[in-house]
Amino acid sequence: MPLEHFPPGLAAIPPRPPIDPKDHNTYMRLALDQAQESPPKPSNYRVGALLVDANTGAILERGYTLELEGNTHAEQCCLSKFASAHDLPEERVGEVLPPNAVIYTTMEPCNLRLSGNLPCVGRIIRTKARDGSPALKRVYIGVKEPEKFVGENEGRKKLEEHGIEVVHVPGFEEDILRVATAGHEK
Ligand code: HJL
Ligand code: ZN
Repeated sequence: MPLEHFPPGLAAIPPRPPIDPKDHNTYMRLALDQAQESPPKPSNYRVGALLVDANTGAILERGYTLELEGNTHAEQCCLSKFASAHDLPEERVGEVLPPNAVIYTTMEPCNLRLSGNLPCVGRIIRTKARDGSPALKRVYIGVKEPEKFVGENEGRKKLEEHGIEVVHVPGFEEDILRVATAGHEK
């Protein structure tokens, strides 16, 4: 329909341009925007995450540390919110993810949590498609977790052992760590 035929209010809303699924920097930048929404907390990091359909480029869900009630992590919030939107508990989110779902997170997913909660690596690994294969094929990370709370984080290694590819998106390290550690004692 030519633009002039739209009712006045509608024509003013530009269509959101799709993101090229290969444009990893844009997704990482958006994940960092999410991290900035997170309230500073001295005992963890402010992380942001995005769940993306790597076939279409569509952003399926966003999340950040402490977004959902309780002591929640960014990756956990993404999975849990997408599951809730489909009336499912987080552990069944894989049943409703598209075939090529990936996650972008500003920090390597955790493999151990000081609080004892289920680490995000475990949440990602248990996310299975209906045929039992991993529903999340790839995890894009902005930085490795610093060794401040749990020593060396084996998150990347554990994901790879379970057939999930981990890809570092370089160039955001300084900004990611500045945001992640805001509110920490120097
Ligand atoms: C990642 C997050 C987040 C962390 N890592 N990938 N996403 N907060 O949203 C990792 C850090 C843990 C501490 C404290 N942070 O969060 O190691 O209290 O936050 O369970 O081990 O554990 P709790
Ligand atoms: Zn985590």
